[in-house]
Amino acid sequence: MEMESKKKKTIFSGVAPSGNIHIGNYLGAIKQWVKIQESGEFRTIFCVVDEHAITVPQDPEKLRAKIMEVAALYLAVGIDPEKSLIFIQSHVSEHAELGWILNTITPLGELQRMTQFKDKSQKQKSILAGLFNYPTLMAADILLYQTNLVPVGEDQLQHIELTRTLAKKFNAQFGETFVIPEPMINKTGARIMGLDNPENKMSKSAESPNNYIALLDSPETIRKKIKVAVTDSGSEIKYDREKKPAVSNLLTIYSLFAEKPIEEIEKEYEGKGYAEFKKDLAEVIIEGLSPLQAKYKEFENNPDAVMAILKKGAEKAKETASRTMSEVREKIGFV
Ligand code: ATP
Ligand code: LTN
Repeated sequence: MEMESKKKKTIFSGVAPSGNIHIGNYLGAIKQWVKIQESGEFRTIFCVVDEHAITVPQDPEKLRAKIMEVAALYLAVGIDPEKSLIFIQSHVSEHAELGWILNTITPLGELQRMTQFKDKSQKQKSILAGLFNYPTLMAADILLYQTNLVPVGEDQLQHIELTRTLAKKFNAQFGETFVIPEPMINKTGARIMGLDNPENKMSKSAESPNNYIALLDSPETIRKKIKVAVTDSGSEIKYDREKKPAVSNLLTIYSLFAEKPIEEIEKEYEGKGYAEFKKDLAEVIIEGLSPLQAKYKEFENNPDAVMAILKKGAEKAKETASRTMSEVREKIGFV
């Protein structure tokens, strides 16, 4: 058993407890995590990255609630503490520690190139150093656990590329220490676009809640948001990213929730209009989210049980994290 688990590749991923977790996060990342866990082929680690959330200002009370909400959502979608490690980033201090050390080998220019930083800093009145250094902390998250694969949405590719660069640089400078991780991206759903603007990705920090469907949105809210979702000119339900970006996005969402190929859905709606398609799409999403919403309620009503799982997870995570850190400290010459 021990031999077997040693051979398993490690998967690590996380979501920041900020804003409302939406179907983009779900279809692009979290839904995959459950599949990977269930395959039994990997050592799976899923983290609530609260230290990343505070790279933009957060209200402490709201942050506390969000951390528990995201943890409960992980459990509700099917992350099973018997099969995966689930924990809160700030409970394992090695993340911040390695993040600092990686900062000392990160060229400023690399961080300045990051598109997420450019996008997010535009929305801030005052740009904080933590937002700039966000990718080095993410690299630390990944490298601490000698991660092989990182299942994320497309927008995180650049951060994983930087993680690889830093791991290689550290290894070259101080000797083999880190596994070089690779991204794991879904073929469809890796970039769900905003419902109010199909030019930009669906985002937790979007100004309008009509941009996204949150995993915890009520059926009425989902119906309303789909009803007002932007569509394209013409009336055909046809997948064409160039000419029909909005409808293509809705078709992608439909296809992933209904687990039906897009061509089949196009056929079903031949000769039918947007209104009918949208009405059905809302029901498909409601149905797709209803089991996890029901499970979420159970965990929401039992925060002590959730916290117990998270504490146990952090203890186990610390075993690996502290091993990596001892090696790192030794390699860089700390005494
Ligand atoms: P923000 O816009 O505030 O940065 P976000 O909506 O991008 O938030 P994150 O916490 O950054 O959410 O992302 C969590 C996970 O969800 C990551 O793996 C990310 O790649 C994925 N993800 C985020 N948005 C989308 C999207 N629109 N489509 C597919 N995957 C997404
Ligand atoms: N930056 C990621 C969240 C994140 C993450 C990670 C994802 C922080 N650390 C490590 C994968 C692995 C985001 O989705 N915005």
